[in-house]
Amino acid sequence: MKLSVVQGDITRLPADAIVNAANESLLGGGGVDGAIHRAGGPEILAECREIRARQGGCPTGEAVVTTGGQLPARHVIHTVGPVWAGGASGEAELLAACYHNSLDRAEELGARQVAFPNISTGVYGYPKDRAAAIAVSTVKAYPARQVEEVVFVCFDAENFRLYQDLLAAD
Ligand code: AR6
Repeated sequence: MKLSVVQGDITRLPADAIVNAANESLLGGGGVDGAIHRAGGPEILAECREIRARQGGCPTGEAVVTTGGQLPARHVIHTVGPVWAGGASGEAELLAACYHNSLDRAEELGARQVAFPNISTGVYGYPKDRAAAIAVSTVKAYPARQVEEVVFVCFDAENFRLYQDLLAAD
């Protein structure tokens, strides 16, 4: 699997699947979630509502799939990162589960390229350096069959630098 990092807006990326940092309600919010729903149009929210009606939202650490609506990406994998509460509440395991379960969904979709935002490092307050280390190690350890390329899309300069350093340390 090829791992890379770019700085920019994940809603602009033409990938087989982009990942959304959603919340358990799946009804949208701010940050990258807001940007994805704005750029992708109402189809994505309609599909999220159907998933919610079926299974009552998405628990933290899990991941569910919708189409990409009007986005250049074909699918959106919505995952729910943990809220940082000091690190002793299973945050690391839950964040790793987000990356692992999102890649499981990508494999089920037959996606070859997957783009991740820096899950939990915005409103949810996860320390960026710890989150980046978990993201990179979880993706590297993933036994991919069809996924060939993972792109970490960093919005802010601090995350971009952290991922560049981690990926350069190979
Ligand atoms: N493209 C890529 N990354 C982005 C974009 C974008 N367009 N916009 C923001 N980011 P956050 P969380 C980065 O807060 O911490 C929402 O309200 C941002 O700089 O979006 O997991 C949800 O509904 C940060 O590094 O997600 C939830 O309620 C990263 O995306 C809650 O926020 C994640 O920041 C989830 O919080």
